[in-house]
Amino acid sequence: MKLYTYWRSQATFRVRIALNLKGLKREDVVVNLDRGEQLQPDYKEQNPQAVLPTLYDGGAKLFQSMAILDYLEEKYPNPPILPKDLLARAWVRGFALINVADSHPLIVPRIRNYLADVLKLDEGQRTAWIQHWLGAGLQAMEDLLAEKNPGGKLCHGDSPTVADICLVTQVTPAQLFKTELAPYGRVMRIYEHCLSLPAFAEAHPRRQPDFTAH
Ligand SMILES: N[C@@H](CCC(=O)N[C@@H](CS)C(=O)NCC(=O)O)C(=O)O
Repeated sequence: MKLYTYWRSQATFRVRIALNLKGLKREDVVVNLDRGEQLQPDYKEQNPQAVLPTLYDGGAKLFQSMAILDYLEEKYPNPPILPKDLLARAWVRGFALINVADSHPLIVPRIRNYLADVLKLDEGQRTAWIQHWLGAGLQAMEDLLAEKNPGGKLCHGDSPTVADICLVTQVTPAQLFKTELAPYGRVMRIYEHCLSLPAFAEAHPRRQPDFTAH
C-alpha cells in the first residue's frame, strides 16, 4: 500500500492506525502541508480535493479517511475495527463522526487560512476558534462515554474500533493547539490506553520520520 501522508495530518493518522491494527504494511509519500504541497499539480492529479490522505491499494486509489477505514474493514476484516452488533456499529460510527464530520473539518489548514487571509482573524482569535470546536467535540465524546461506557478502557468492547481511532485524532490536535483537556477524564483515559498499544503509538504524529517540532 502507498499512503500519501504528513506527520500532523489527523485524517492520515486515522488511516495509519487502521493499517497498523490490521497488520498491513505501507510505503509513505510525504506531502508537506506546511509548505502547501497538497496544492501542487502533481498531488492534485492524485487527489483533486487537494487534501490528505490518499491511499493506493495496488492500483486502486482511495480517498477520505472514513471511506478508507470502511474499505479496509471490508477487504481485510480481521481483526475487525467495527463491532458485529448492528446498534453497536451505529454507535461506534456516530461517535467517530463527531471527530471526522463535525470537529476536524473546522480546523484544517484551508479553514485556518481562510480565517486568517479572508476574515482577517488574528492568531489569538484563530486559536480560540480551534479550541472552541475541538472542545465541543471532546465534550460530546465525554458525555456519550458517561452515558454508555463510563469506566471503559476503550470506547466500545475489548478491542479497538473506529471510535477509538477517532477519539485519538480528536485529542492529538487538541494537544497541538493547547486545548484544556482536564474536563475530559473519560476521553483521556481511553486516549492514554490507546497510545499504550503499538498500533496507535507507531502511527502517532511524533513517531513519523517527517515529524518536525513546532
Ligand atoms: N474529511 C477528510 C479530511 C481531509 C483533510 O482536510 N485533510 C487535511 C489534513 S488532516 C488536509 O489535507 N488539509 C489540506 C488543506 O486544508 O489545505 C478526511 O477525513 O479524509
